[in-house]
Amino acid sequence: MQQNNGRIGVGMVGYSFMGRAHSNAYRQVTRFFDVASAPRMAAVCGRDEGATARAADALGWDSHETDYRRLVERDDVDLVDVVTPGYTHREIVLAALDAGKHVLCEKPLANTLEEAREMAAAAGDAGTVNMVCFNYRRAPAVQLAKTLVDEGRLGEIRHWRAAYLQDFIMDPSFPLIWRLQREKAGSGALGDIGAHIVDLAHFLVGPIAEVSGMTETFVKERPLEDGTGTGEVTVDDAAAFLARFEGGAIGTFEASRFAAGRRNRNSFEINGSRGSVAFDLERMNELEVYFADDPEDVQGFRTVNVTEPGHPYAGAWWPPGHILGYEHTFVHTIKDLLDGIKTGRSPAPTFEDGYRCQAVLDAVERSAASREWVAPENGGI
Ligand code: SOE
Repeated sequence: MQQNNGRIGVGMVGYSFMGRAHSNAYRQVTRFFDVASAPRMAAVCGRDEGATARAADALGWDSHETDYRRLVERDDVDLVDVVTPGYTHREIVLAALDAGKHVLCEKPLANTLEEAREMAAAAGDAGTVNMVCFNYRRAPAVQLAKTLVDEGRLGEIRHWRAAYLQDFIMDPSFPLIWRLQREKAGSGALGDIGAHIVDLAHFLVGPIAEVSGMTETFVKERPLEDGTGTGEVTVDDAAAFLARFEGGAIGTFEASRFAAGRRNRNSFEINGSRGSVAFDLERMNELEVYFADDPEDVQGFRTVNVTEPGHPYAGAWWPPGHILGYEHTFVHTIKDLLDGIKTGRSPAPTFEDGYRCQAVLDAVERSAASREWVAPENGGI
Protein backbone atom coordinates (compact mmCIF):
# COMPACT_ATOMS: atom_id res chain seq x y z
CA MET A 1 0.00 0.00 0.00
CA GLN A 2 3.04 2.28 0.48
CA GLN A 3 3.24 2.86 -3.30
CA ASN A 4 0.01 4.80 -2.86
CA ASN A 5 1.59 6.99 -0.15
CA GLY A 6 -0.74 5.73 2.56
CA ARG A 7 -3.88 5.88 0.47
CA ILE A 8 -5.79 2.79 -0.62
CA GLY A 9 -5.76 2.43 -4.40
CA VAL A 10 -9.09 1.11 -5.64
CA GLY A 11 -9.80 -0.71 -8.90
CA MET A 12 -13.47 -1.34 -9.65
CA VAL A 13 -14.69 -3.92 -12.16
CA GLY A 14 -18.06 -2.87 -13.57
CA TYR A 15 -19.75 0.50 -13.66
CA SER A 16 -23.55 0.16 -13.86
CA PHE A 17 -26.05 0.60 -11.00
CA MET A 18 -23.83 -0.81 -8.26
CA GLY A 19 -20.78 0.76 -9.87
CA ARG A 20 -22.39 4.16 -9.55
CA ALA A 21 -23.38 3.52 -5.92
CA HIS A 22 -19.87 2.35 -5.02
CA SER A 23 -18.18 5.22 -6.93
CA ASN A 24 -20.32 7.72 -5.05
CA ALA A 25 -19.29 6.07 -1.78
CA TYR A 26 -15.55 6.30 -2.57
CA ARG A 27 -15.98 9.99 -3.49
CA GLN A 28 -18.04 10.87 -0.42
CA VAL A 29 -16.51 8.81 2.39
CA THR A 30 -13.62 11.16 3.31
CA ARG A 31 -15.91 14.21 3.19
CA PHE A 32 -18.00 12.89 6.06
CA PHE A 33 -15.94 10.30 7.92
CA ASP A 34 -12.46 10.17 9.40
CA VAL A 35 -11.14 7.08 7.64
CA ALA A 36 -7.83 5.45 8.52
CA SER A 37 -6.72 5.54 4.87
CA ALA A 38 -8.42 7.53 2.13
CA PRO A 39 -9.32 5.75 -1.11
CA ARG A 40 -7.71 6.71 -4.40
CA MET A 41 -10.03 5.89 -7.29
CA ALA A 42 -7.27 4.51 -9.50
CA ALA A 43 -9.21 2.74 -12.26
CA VAL A 44 -12.55 1.41 -13.37
CA CYS A 45 -12.71 -1.64 -15.66
CA GLY A 46 -15.21 -2.62 -18.34
CA ARG A 47 -15.17 -4.54 -21.58
CA ASP A 48 -16.16 -1.68 -23.86
CA GLU A 49 -13.34 0.89 -24.24
CA GLY A 50 -15.57 3.87 -25.04
CA ALA A 51 -18.24 3.20 -22.46
CA THR A 52 -15.65 2.50 -19.76
CA ALA A 53 -13.75 5.71 -20.55
CA ARG A 54 -16.99 7.65 -20.26
CA ALA A 55 -17.82 5.91 -16.99
CA ALA A 56 -14.35 6.76 -15.60
CA ASP A 57 -14.95 10.40 -16.39
CA ALA A 58 -18.52 10.50 -15.13
CA LEU A 59 -17.88 8.55 -11.91
CA GLY A 60 -14.53 10.11 -10.96
CA TRP A 61 -11.97 7.39 -11.71
CA ASP A 62 -8.37 8.39 -12.60
CA SER A 63 -8.09 5.86 -15.44
CA HIS A 64 -9.81 2.88 -17.02
CA GLU A 65 -8.96 -0.66 -18.09
CA THR A 66 -10.73 -3.11 -20.42
CA ASP A 67 -9.23 -6.30 -18.95
CA TYR A 68 -9.71 -7.14 -15.26
CA ARG A 69 -6.53 -9.24 -15.39
CA ARG A 70 -4.56 -6.07 -16.04
CA LEU A 71 -6.45 -4.17 -13.35
CA VAL A 72 -5.74 -6.69 -10.58
CA GLU A 73 -1.99 -6.64 -11.37
CA ARG A 74 -1.62 -2.84 -11.11
CA ASP A 75 0.74 -1.70 -8.34
CA ASP A 76 -1.48 1.31 -7.64
CA VAL A 77 -4.47 -0.97 -6.87
CA ASP A 78 -4.70 -2.36 -3.33
CA LEU A 79 -8.45 -3.07 -3.29
CA VAL A 80 -10.47 -4.68 -6.09
CA ASP A 81 -14.20 -3.93 -6.01
CA VAL A 82 -16.35 -6.36 -8.03
CA VAL A 83 -19.69 -4.91 -9.14
CA THR A 84 -20.28 -7.11 -12.21
CA PRO A 85 -23.06 -9.65 -12.86
CA GLY A 86 -22.83 -12.75 -10.69
CA TYR A 87 -21.45 -15.14 -13.31
CA THR A 88 -18.18 -13.16 -13.39
CA HIS A 89 -17.64 -12.84 -9.63
CA ARG A 90 -15.63 -16.04 -9.17
CA GLU A 91 -12.99 -15.47 -11.85
CA ILE A 92 -12.42 -11.82 -10.96
CA VAL A 93 -12.34 -12.42 -7.21
CA LEU A 94 -9.91 -15.35 -7.47
CA ALA A 95 -7.60 -13.33 -9.74
CA ALA A 96 -7.66 -10.38 -7.33
CA LEU A 97 -6.97 -12.60 -4.29
CA ASP A 98 -4.17 -14.34 -6.19
CA ALA A 99 -2.66 -10.91 -6.90
CA GLY A 100 -2.63 -10.18 -3.16
CA LYS A 101 -5.41 -7.61 -3.24
CA HIS A 102 -8.16 -6.84 -0.74
CA VAL A 103 -11.58 -7.61 -2.27
CA LEU A 104 -15.07 -6.18 -1.97
CA CYS A 105 -17.68 -8.21 -3.89
CA GLU A 106 -21.29 -7.30 -4.56
CA LYS A 107 -24.01 -9.65 -3.36
CA PRO A 108 -24.71 -12.43 -3.66
CA LEU A 109 -21.09 -13.59 -3.45
CA ALA A 110 -21.54 -16.17 -6.18
CA ASN A 111 -24.02 -17.91 -8.46
CA THR A 112 -23.61 -21.33 -6.84
CA LEU A 113 -22.71 -22.76 -3.45
CA GLU A 114 -19.66 -24.44 -4.95
CA GLU A 115 -18.34 -21.11 -6.21
CA ALA A 116 -19.06 -19.39 -2.89
CA ARG A 117 -17.26 -22.14 -0.94
CA GLU A 118 -14.22 -21.88 -3.22
CA MET A 119 -14.13 -18.06 -3.02
CA ALA A 120 -14.51 -17.99 0.76
CA ALA A 121 -11.73 -20.57 1.18
CA ALA A 122 -9.44 -18.64 -1.18
CA ALA A 123 -10.16 -15.42 0.71
CA GLY A 124 -9.31 -17.11 4.00
CA ASP A 125 -6.00 -18.31 2.57
CA ALA A 126 -5.13 -15.00 0.89
CA GLY A 127 -4.44 -13.11 4.10
CA THR A 128 -6.00 -9.92 2.69
CA VAL A 129 -9.26 -8.22 3.68
CA ASN A 130 -12.53 -9.40 2.15
CA MET A 131 -16.13 -8.19 2.40
CA VAL A 132 -19.49 -8.73 0.67
CA CYS A 133 -21.57 -5.59 0.01
CA PHE A 134 -24.75 -6.43 1.90
CA ASN A 135 -25.25 -2.69 2.33
CA TYR A 136 -28.53 -2.72 4.30
CA ARG A 137 -26.74 -3.87 7.48
CA ARG A 138 -25.34 -0.32 7.68
CA ALA A 139 -28.60 1.65 7.68
CA PRO A 140 -28.61 3.32 11.11
CA ALA A 141 -32.09 1.91 11.87
CA VAL A 142 -30.86 -1.63 11.18
CA GLN A 143 -27.88 -1.00 13.46
CA LEU A 144 -30.35 0.10 16.18
CA ALA A 145 -32.33 -3.11 15.70
CA LYS A 146 -29.07 -5.04 16.14
CA THR A 147 -28.30 -3.17 19.36
CA LEU A 148 -31.76 -3.84 20.81
CA VAL A 149 -31.51 -7.57 19.98
CA ASP A 150 -27.95 -7.93 21.26
CA GLU A 151 -28.69 -6.07 24.50
CA GLY A 152 -31.59 -8.44 25.17
CA ARG A 153 -34.13 -5.63 25.14
CA LEU A 154 -36.47 -7.72 22.96
CA GLY A 155 -35.95 -10.79 25.14
CA GLU A 156 -35.86 -14.26 23.58
CA ILE A 157 -36.27 -13.94 19.81
CA ARG A 158 -39.31 -15.89 18.62
CA HIS A 159 -40.09 -14.62 15.10
CA TRP A 160 -38.24 -13.25 12.08
CA ARG A 161 -40.55 -12.03 9.32
CA ALA A 162 -39.06 -10.45 6.17
CA ALA A 163 -40.16 -9.53 2.69
CA TYR A 164 -38.09 -7.93 -0.05
CA LEU A 165 -40.57 -6.85 -2.72
CA GLN A 166 -40.03 -5.32 -6.15
CA ASP A 167 -42.18 -5.15 -9.28
CA PHE A 168 -39.85 -4.14 -12.13
CA ILE A 169 -40.39 -7.19 -14.31
CA MET A 170 -44.17 -7.57 -14.03
CA ASP A 171 -44.70 -6.50 -17.66
CA PRO A 172 -44.33 -9.62 -19.87
CA SER A 173 -42.70 -7.43 -22.53
CA PHE A 174 -39.79 -6.68 -20.17
CA PRO A 175 -36.80 -8.27 -21.94
CA LEU A 176 -34.79 -11.31 -20.99
CA ILE A 177 -31.98 -9.43 -19.20
CA TRP A 178 -29.03 -11.22 -17.60
CA ARG A 179 -30.82 -11.29 -14.23
CA LEU A 180 -33.43 -13.63 -15.76
CA GLN A 181 -30.90 -16.15 -17.07
CA ARG A 182 -29.66 -18.80 -14.64
CA GLU A 183 -26.24 -19.14 -16.24
CA LYS A 184 -25.63 -15.41 -15.62
CA ALA A 185 -27.56 -14.67 -12.44
CA GLY A 186 -27.54 -18.01 -10.64
CA SER A 187 -31.14 -17.48 -9.52
CA GLY A 188 -33.79 -14.77 -9.74
CA ALA A 189 -35.47 -12.87 -6.92
CA LEU A 190 -34.16 -15.46 -4.45
CA GLY A 191 -30.48 -14.73 -5.00
CA ASP A 192 -30.79 -11.06 -5.87
CA ILE A 193 -33.08 -9.65 -3.18
CA GLY A 194 -33.72 -12.77 -1.11
CA ALA A 195 -29.98 -12.77 -0.36
CA HIS A 196 -30.38 -9.43 1.41
CA ILE A 197 -33.04 -10.67 3.84
CA VAL A 198 -31.09 -13.85 4.47
CA ASP A 199 -28.01 -11.78 5.34
CA LEU A 200 -30.09 -9.48 7.57
CA ALA A 201 -31.55 -12.55 9.32
CA HIS A 202 -28.03 -13.90 9.92
CA PHE A 203 -26.91 -10.46 11.18
CA LEU A 204 -29.88 -9.85 13.49
CA VAL A 205 -31.11 -13.29 14.59
CA GLY A 206 -28.36 -15.83 13.82
CA PRO A 207 -27.69 -19.04 11.89
CA ILE A 208 -30.51 -20.88 10.09
CA ALA A 209 -30.83 -24.61 10.82
CA GLU A 210 -33.30 -25.66 8.10
CA VAL A 211 -35.64 -24.25 5.47
CA SER A 212 -38.74 -25.24 3.54
CA GLY A 213 -39.20 -23.28 0.37
CA MET A 214 -41.00 -22.67 -2.86
CA THR A 215 -40.21 -20.71 -5.99
CA GLU A 216 -42.34 -19.59 -8.93
CA THR A 217 -41.74 -18.19 -12.41
CA PHE A 218 -44.88 -16.34 -13.48
CA VAL A 219 -43.70 -15.22 -16.94
CA LYS A 220 -41.80 -18.08 -18.54
CA GLU A 221 -40.92 -16.56 -21.91
CA ARG A 222 -39.65 -13.03 -22.62
CA PRO A 223 -38.46 -11.00 -25.63
CA LEU A 224 -34.72 -11.17 -26.30
CA GLU A 225 -32.94 -7.85 -25.80
CA ASP A 226 -31.82 -7.77 -29.45
CA GLY A 227 -35.40 -8.11 -30.65
CA THR A 228 -34.70 -11.33 -32.57
CA GLY A 229 -37.32 -13.43 -30.79
CA THR A 230 -38.06 -14.75 -27.33
CA GLY A 231 -36.20 -16.80 -24.75
CA GLU A 232 -36.98 -18.92 -21.72
CA VAL A 233 -36.82 -17.38 -18.26
CA THR A 234 -34.67 -19.85 -16.30
CA VAL A 235 -34.84 -18.29 -12.83
CA ASP A 236 -37.50 -17.64 -10.20
CA ASP A 237 -39.68 -14.53 -10.29
CA ALA A 238 -40.55 -15.07 -6.65
CA ALA A 239 -39.55 -17.22 -3.71
CA ALA A 240 -41.05 -17.87 -0.28
CA PHE A 241 -39.69 -20.01 2.51
CA LEU A 242 -39.98 -20.93 6.15
CA ALA A 243 -36.95 -21.26 8.40
CA ARG A 244 -35.97 -22.60 11.77
CA PHE A 245 -33.10 -20.70 13.39
CA GLU A 246 -30.48 -22.53 15.44
CA GLY A 247 -31.39 -20.29 18.38
CA GLY A 248 -35.03 -21.46 18.39
CA ALA A 249 -36.76 -18.67 16.52
CA ILE A 250 -38.87 -19.36 13.44
CA GLY A 251 -38.79 -17.30 10.27
CA THR A 252 -40.77 -16.44 7.16
CA PHE A 253 -39.07 -15.01 4.08
CA GLU A 254 -40.53 -13.65 0.82
CA ALA A 255 -38.67 -12.27 -2.19
CA SER A 256 -40.66 -11.20 -5.23
CA ARG A 257 -40.25 -9.13 -8.38
CA PHE A 258 -44.04 -9.26 -8.95
CA ALA A 259 -45.27 -7.35 -5.90
CA ALA A 260 -47.24 -4.73 -7.81
CA GLY A 261 -46.57 -1.26 -6.45
CA ARG A 262 -43.59 -2.26 -4.33
CA ARG A 263 -40.59 -0.73 -6.12
CA ASN A 264 -37.89 -1.74 -3.62
CA ARG A 265 -39.57 -2.54 -0.33
CA ASN A 266 -37.16 -4.36 1.94
CA SER A 267 -38.83 -4.89 5.32
CA PHE A 268 -38.48 -7.07 8.39
CA GLU A 269 -40.06 -7.49 11.82
CA ILE A 270 -38.55 -9.26 14.83
CA ASN A 271 -40.77 -10.39 17.71
CA GLY A 272 -39.20 -11.28 21.03
CA SER A 273 -40.49 -12.29 24.46
CA ARG A 274 -40.14 -8.68 25.67
CA GLY A 275 -40.68 -6.61 22.55
CA SER A 276 -40.50 -6.13 18.79
CA VAL A 277 -38.84 -4.04 16.12
CA ALA A 278 -39.95 -3.40 12.54
CA PHE A 279 -37.92 -1.87 9.68
CA ASP A 280 -39.11 -0.76 6.22
CA LEU A 281 -36.58 0.53 3.67
CA GLU A 282 -39.28 2.83 2.29
CA ARG A 283 -39.04 4.57 5.70
CA MET A 284 -35.34 3.90 6.08
CA ASN A 285 -34.63 6.45 8.83
CA GLU A 286 -37.25 5.01 11.19
CA LEU A 287 -37.46 1.94 13.39
CA GLU A 288 -40.78 0.85 14.86
CA VAL A 289 -40.21 -0.43 18.38
CA TYR A 290 -42.47 -2.07 20.96
CA PHE A 291 -41.51 -2.91 24.55
CA ALA A 292 -43.83 -5.11 26.57
CA ASP A 293 -42.77 -3.45 29.83
CA ASP A 294 -43.87 0.01 28.73
CA PRO A 295 -46.52 1.40 31.11
CA GLU A 296 -49.96 0.09 30.12
CA ASP A 297 -51.35 3.53 29.25
CA VAL A 298 -48.71 4.01 26.57
CA GLN A 299 -48.42 0.40 25.31
CA GLY A 300 -47.92 0.05 21.58
CA PHE A 301 -45.45 0.44 18.75
CA ARG A 302 -43.69 3.76 18.56
CA THR A 303 -41.49 5.26 15.84
CA VAL A 304 -37.86 6.06 16.53
CA ASN A 305 -36.33 8.57 14.14
CA VAL A 306 -32.84 7.11 13.87
CA THR A 307 -31.03 10.31 12.92
CA GLU A 308 -29.80 11.34 16.36
CA PRO A 309 -25.98 11.63 16.39
CA GLY A 310 -25.59 8.81 18.91
CA HIS A 311 -26.60 6.19 16.34
CA PRO A 312 -23.88 4.50 14.24
CA TYR A 313 -22.94 6.61 11.18
CA ALA A 314 -25.83 9.11 11.70
CA GLY A 315 -23.73 11.76 13.43
CA ALA A 316 -21.33 12.03 10.49
CA TRP A 317 -23.97 13.56 8.25
CA TRP A 318 -26.55 16.14 9.17
CA PRO A 319 -28.33 17.40 12.30
CA PRO A 320 -31.13 15.16 13.67
CA GLY A 321 -34.16 14.84 11.40
CA HIS A 322 -32.22 15.55 8.19
CA ILE A 323 -32.69 12.09 6.79
CA LEU A 324 -30.36 9.70 4.94
CA GLY A 325 -30.96 7.60 1.83
CA TYR A 326 -30.07 4.39 0.05
CA GLU A 327 -26.69 5.69 -1.12
CA HIS A 328 -25.53 6.37 2.45
CA THR A 329 -25.57 2.66 3.28
CA PHE A 330 -22.81 2.22 0.67
CA VAL A 331 -20.75 5.07 2.13
CA HIS A 332 -21.00 3.39 5.56
CA THR A 333 -19.94 0.07 4.03
CA ILE A 334 -16.90 1.63 2.32
CA LYS A 335 -15.92 3.47 5.51
CA ASP A 336 -15.83 0.24 7.48
CA LEU A 337 -14.00 -1.54 4.67
CA LEU A 338 -11.26 1.13 4.51
CA ASP A 339 -10.86 0.96 8.29
CA GLY A 340 -10.71 -2.84 8.05
CA ILE A 341 -7.96 -2.68 5.46
CA LYS A 342 -5.96 -0.39 7.73
CA THR A 343 -6.29 -2.76 10.70
CA GLY A 344 -6.07 -5.94 8.62
CA ARG A 345 -9.47 -7.17 9.85
CA SER A 346 -12.20 -8.12 7.35
CA PRO A 347 -15.41 -6.27 8.33
CA ALA A 348 -18.63 -8.32 8.39
CA PRO A 349 -20.19 -9.46 6.19
CA THR A 350 -17.06 -11.30 5.09
CA PHE A 351 -16.80 -13.89 2.32
CA GLU A 352 -17.55 -16.53 4.97
CA ASP A 353 -20.83 -14.70 5.69
CA GLY A 354 -21.41 -14.60 1.94
CA TYR A 355 -20.85 -18.36 1.76
CA ARG A 356 -23.31 -18.97 4.61
CA CYS A 357 -25.89 -16.83 2.82
CA GLN A 358 -25.32 -18.81 -0.38
CA ALA A 359 -25.80 -22.04 1.58
CA VAL A 360 -29.29 -20.90 2.60
CA LEU A 361 -30.18 -19.89 -0.96
CA ASP A 362 -28.96 -23.30 -2.15
CA ALA A 363 -31.02 -25.06 0.53
CA VAL A 364 -34.15 -23.14 -0.44
CA GLU A 365 -33.77 -24.21 -4.07
CA ARG A 366 -33.16 -27.85 -3.03
CA SER A 367 -36.20 -27.69 -0.76
CA ALA A 368 -38.37 -26.23 -3.52
CA ALA A 369 -37.34 -29.11 -5.77
CA SER A 370 -37.75 -31.87 -3.17
CA ARG A 371 -40.70 -30.34 -1.26
CA GLU A 372 -38.84 -31.31 1.90
CA TRP A 373 -37.15 -29.45 4.73
CA VAL A 374 -33.44 -28.95 3.94
CA ALA A 375 -30.51 -27.94 6.15
CA PRO A 376 -28.05 -25.43 4.61
CA GLU A 377 -24.55 -26.81 4.08
CA ASN A 378 -22.46 -25.90 7.06
CA GLY A 379 -19.02 -26.88 5.85
CA GLY A 380 -16.02 -25.42 7.57
CA ILE A 381 -14.31 -22.71 5.56
C1 SOE B 1 -32.05 -5.24 -8.11
O1 SOE B 1 -32.93 -6.11 -7.54
C2 SOE B 1 -31.29 -4.47 -7.03
O2 SOE B 1 -30.43 -3.59 -7.71
C3 SOE B 1 -30.45 -5.39 -6.15
O3 SOE B 1 -29.51 -6.11 -6.94
C4 SOE B 1 -29.75 -4.57 -5.09
O4 SOE B 1 -28.98 -5.42 -4.25
C5 SOE B 1 -30.80 -3.84 -4.26
O5 SOE B 1 -30.17 -3.03 -3.28
C6 SOE B 1 -31.66 -2.97 -5.16
O6 SOE B 1 -32.23 -3.77 -6.23
